[in-house]
Amino acid sequence: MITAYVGLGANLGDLRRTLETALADLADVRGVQIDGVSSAWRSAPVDSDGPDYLNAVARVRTDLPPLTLLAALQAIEARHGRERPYRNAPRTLDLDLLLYGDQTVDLDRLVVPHPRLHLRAFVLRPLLELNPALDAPDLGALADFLPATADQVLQRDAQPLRLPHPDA
Ligand code: PH2
Ligand code: MG
Ligand code: MG
Repeated sequence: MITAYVGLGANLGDLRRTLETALADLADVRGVQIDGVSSAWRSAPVDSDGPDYLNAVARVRTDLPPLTLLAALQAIEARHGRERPYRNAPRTLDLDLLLYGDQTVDLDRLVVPHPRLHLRAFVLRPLLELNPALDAPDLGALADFLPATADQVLQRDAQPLRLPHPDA
């Protein structure tokens, strides 16, 4: 079993409901168990426009290979009406494979660790909530990148994301 981290983001529609149903969908994927969910964090779009985002990170345990996990994430995005009119367009749901154990992947379709993971507070803060000592291949201790993102304004939602019921 591999421990992987999945980033969730949405800035169109009912953001909290989307993230919660996406977590339930993720828990339903055969070969994936959710092992932890961060707080929900609100922020302005980075390198993009449109409404504010709600972001979170899920830690999963999985025996799926990275590309199979990616396909499962993309199927969930599609079910939530994700369209890709242009790069970084506002989206109903974005699921990114951030980390896959201590492995690196460098393919056209998938790069792990996610190439911008260490630059974005909306990814770093929830990742470090789940594991303050988290190391990433090629990057090292992720906490070391936080100071450089201090200018990115992030608001933590007091209300936790509702974890999907294990038998639901
Ligand atoms: N995702 C992007 C581009 N910009 N900004 C925020 N705040 N949150 C995101 O999830 C996000 C973004 C591309 O995936
Ligand atoms: Mg993304
Ligand atoms: Mg994406």
